[in-house]
Amino acid sequence: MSARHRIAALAAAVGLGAVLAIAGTGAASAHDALESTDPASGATVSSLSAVTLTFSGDPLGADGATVVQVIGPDKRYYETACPDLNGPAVASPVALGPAGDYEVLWRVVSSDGHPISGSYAFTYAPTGSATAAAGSATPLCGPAAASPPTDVANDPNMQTDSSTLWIGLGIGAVVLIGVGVGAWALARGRKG
Ligand SMILES: [Cu+2]
Repeated sequence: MSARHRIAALAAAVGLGAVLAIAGTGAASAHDALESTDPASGATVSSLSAVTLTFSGDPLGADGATVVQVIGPDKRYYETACPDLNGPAVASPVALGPAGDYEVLWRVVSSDGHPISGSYAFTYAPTGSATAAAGSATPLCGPAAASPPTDVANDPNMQTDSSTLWIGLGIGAVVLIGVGVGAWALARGRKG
């Protein structure tokens, strides 16, 4: 087998690996994506009665699957009821407390059945004599253990779990190496 054949075999292996990697990426992107939030990420509001998240698909409304937690600068929880799922929109009523930065932690079950979650922050700057709500030491809905995923905080575009992508890329890489080594061994064997 000539060097040219060996290069061709290697090119085929690279192509196959790329196809598998892209297939993995495709599976990950089948999740619903968070399209918009109200208030928007990084926005400053002077009053707020609800946090609304709108997704690219309709999340599944299984029991306890939908969680929205609104955490104040004092680390207390300011959602006042469990979130309401209405088509692609998930809304949670809130009564905000002290002025400052609030973090919204959310989790829904994507329409493809996979749980997705994320967080983002907004700022509360009440005007006049707004009454600060007392909030709650524990979330009204969902697990108290839900801790902020700090690496994706403040970025609504980073809400999908990337494990499927990495698994796809990993499989692609392993197959690529395997096929490459096989092609090389075959080429060597034929030569000998
Ligand atoms: Cu999915």
